[in-house]
Amino acid sequence: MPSSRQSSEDGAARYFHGPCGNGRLRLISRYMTRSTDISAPAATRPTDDLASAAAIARLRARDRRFVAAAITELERLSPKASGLLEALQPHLGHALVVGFTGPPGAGKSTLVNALIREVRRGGRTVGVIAVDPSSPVSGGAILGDRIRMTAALDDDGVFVRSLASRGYLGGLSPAAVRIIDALDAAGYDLVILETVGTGQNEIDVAEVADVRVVISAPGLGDDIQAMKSGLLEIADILVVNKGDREGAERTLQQLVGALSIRTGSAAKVPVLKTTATSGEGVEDLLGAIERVGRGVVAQGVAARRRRRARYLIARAAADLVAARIRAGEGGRLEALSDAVLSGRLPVEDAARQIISDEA
Ligand SMILES: Nc1nc2c(ncn2[C@@H]2O[C@H](COP(=O)(O)OP(=O)(O)OP(=O)(O)O)[C@@H](O)[C@H]2O)c(=O)[nH]1
Ligand SMILES: [Mg+2]
Repeated sequence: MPSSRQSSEDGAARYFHGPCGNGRLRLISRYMTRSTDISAPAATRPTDDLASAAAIARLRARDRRFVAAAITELERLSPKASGLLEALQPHLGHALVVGFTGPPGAGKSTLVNALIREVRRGGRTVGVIAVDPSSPVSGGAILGDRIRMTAALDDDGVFVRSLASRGYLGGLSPAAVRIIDALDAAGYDLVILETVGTGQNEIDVAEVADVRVVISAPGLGDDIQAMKSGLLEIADILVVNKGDREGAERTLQQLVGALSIRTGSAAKVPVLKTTATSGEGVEDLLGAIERVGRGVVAQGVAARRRRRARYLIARAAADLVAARIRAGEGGRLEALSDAVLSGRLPVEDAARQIISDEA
């Protein structure tokens, strides 16, 4: 029998919304136990050896229990994870990884829900990772009457996983990237990664995703001010959601204007209007994602994966160096700080010195 924790993570995923403490919407996904999970013969359950050929075959068949079990191991980086990652390698590179990012409340989750329906209508499969910027919220307290369930419980063509980013400061956690691999190996055609577009998060998503969709909406305060923080720079596709709201057209024109100031490939960045709540414009959005995706796929799987790996190594290395420097605070760092404060040493040189000490 799977443990109770495993069984609660098995089965179908739901995509929920509800208001959270600070007024923003929070996304919760709940993993439901299905009776079929319990009654399934032992031989078909996720076993200890998730990296076995049989288990990988079940994962590749998008058997939810195996997908969920693999994700759990990869998220925790359990002792089984490295064998599993190795076993997944030959099956990677099929999925188009689509990043959905933008200011809080722009309608990212609602739009992802609408996109899931559109993808399924076309007979293709989709995995979603929603990175919750704060802590996971347990139970129904937060789930008021605003709950909307979209991903059909019995639809094996959809898998949604929410991932708390708590505990990993500054950007996308390496766990999120391992989960992308699990969903990719499972054969989902699209893997969507939803993150709030702030600081390091947006830089990470830009590097990890094949197609970057940046979502804005009218009435988010300063309109495109909300988009200023580099989000425009990373967009392959810009979306003005809440097309039913007053000011949507104005926001769209502002974005088009801001893009025209941007140099380089700006002219090629489509700016689309959607109404996630009604589904309007979502078909066009999927079309745009596919068009951009075709260009990315043409670069070849190996190049895409290598680029991602290079970036992740650099990020992990930077985090490691920062942690070591903080841990070793005192002697060396103090001496360098003195030198910087006295004007004898530029910060860049101090950084170089401390890194060469680390090496
Ligand atoms: N009128 C209108 N409301 C929308 C639309 N799309 C989303 N909303 C509403 O906007 C609010 C925020 O939507 P979410 O999908 O949770 O936004 P989000 O960007 O995922 O928010 P965070 O994950 O908290 O950053 C919800 O109340 C939605 O119902 C739309 O097209 N039109
Ligand atoms: Mg959301």
